[in-house]
Amino acid sequence: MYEKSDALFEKSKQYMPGGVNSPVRAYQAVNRNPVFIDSAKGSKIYDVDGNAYIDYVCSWGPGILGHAHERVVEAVQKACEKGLTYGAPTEKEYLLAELVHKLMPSIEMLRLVNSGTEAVMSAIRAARGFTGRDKIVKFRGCYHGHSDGLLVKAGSGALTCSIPDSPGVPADYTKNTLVAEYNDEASVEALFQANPDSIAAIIVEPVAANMGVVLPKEGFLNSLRKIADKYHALLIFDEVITGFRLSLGGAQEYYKVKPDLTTLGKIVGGGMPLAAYGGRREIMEMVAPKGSVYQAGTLAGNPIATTAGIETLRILEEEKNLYDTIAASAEQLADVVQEAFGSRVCVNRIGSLMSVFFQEGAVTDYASAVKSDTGQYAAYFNYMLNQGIYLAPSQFEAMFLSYAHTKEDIERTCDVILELAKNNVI
Ligand code: KE4
Repeated sequence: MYEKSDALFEKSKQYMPGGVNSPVRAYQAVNRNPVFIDSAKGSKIYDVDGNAYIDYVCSWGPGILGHAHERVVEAVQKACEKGLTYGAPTEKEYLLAELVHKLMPSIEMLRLVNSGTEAVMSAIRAARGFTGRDKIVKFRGCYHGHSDGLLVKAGSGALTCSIPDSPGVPADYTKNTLVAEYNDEASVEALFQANPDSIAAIIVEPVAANMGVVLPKEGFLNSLRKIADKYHALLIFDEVITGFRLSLGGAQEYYKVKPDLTTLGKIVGGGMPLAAYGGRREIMEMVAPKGSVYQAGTLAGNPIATTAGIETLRILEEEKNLYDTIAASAEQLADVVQEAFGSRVCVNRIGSLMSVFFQEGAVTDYASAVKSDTGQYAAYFNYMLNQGIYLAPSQFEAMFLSYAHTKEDIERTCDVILELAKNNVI
């Protein structure tokens, strides 16, 4: 069943830490070896042993159209024939920047980079350069990539591996990172009171998705906007997950709260290594070479990655029913999970983004999220994987739906969930 994956995992561990290139992929939290993927198409992924899975990870979000979308693949193949990278400006960078601005008008100017980590690191540097202040407010359990200053009470793999404060990060690098509680605006206000005139920005996942999915309570995002304005700090929306996921205009359109800066990743690159940060023109004009806040990148705005991003966003724009369709699929799944497990689980969902927390209470912040029974989640994950349903190998990640998930996929998944609960497997 998994012989080839197991063999590859053993060999990979010789040359890569934990045998993987990103910690959460090692399946440590679900107590088994990871499956190695050979290919993917539409809603399915196929491992090296020939097992097929309905994929609800979607590469942690980029796969909103499903895997290997014909139009995206064809555009990328054609682009490759013209060379992979030039290290020089191209029209495609302009076209992608123009399209992002059209879909997210708060992004008056942007810079393309290669990963969400790089986007967030650079946005924070721009915020500090613009305000002349050093401190940043983040939220416990939110994850903004692995740059030193943000590996403080971080979520995602850092939480999964129980290393939210990583060794190797000098205290000097994190002394300017202040930590508030998600959905607790008073904790943010208190930090500003205690650190007058020294906080450059608040950075927030407008919908937290790295402690599992935790929704902003009514008015929370608005309160952050007001606090930032009151203390002349900037508001940064980390929309690496929510951008083009919650709606074509992301969380800022969905919740009608306008950030000063936004970071994007995942979907904006259509599955290729491409991310972006951008926002108010006067802030972004601080960035070199226009301004003096330095940031650079050999492959930034790469012609292949921009091709994938442009094609993906164009399809998202054209498919008028896409967001309603993937939200309906997620709603059907969420309803069946709730029906199957009853009060044993808390299901948080917004649009096509959801999480199943194995605990009785509501999950509204970090403290409630970490009360979840990760052993139960591991049992759930393993049962589902063995039945050909591929979920995130961590209680503190999200489940993603794509436009490629069919009615049959959803019904099959629902059947497996109902069977799991009926047979009291976990
Ligand atoms: P990357 O550097 O991994 O491209 O993006 C970092 C990042 C920034 N901001 C948010 C809100 C994010 O969710 C991420 C990365 N997300 C995780 C999954 N929760 C990536 C998966 C992984 O680390 O392997």
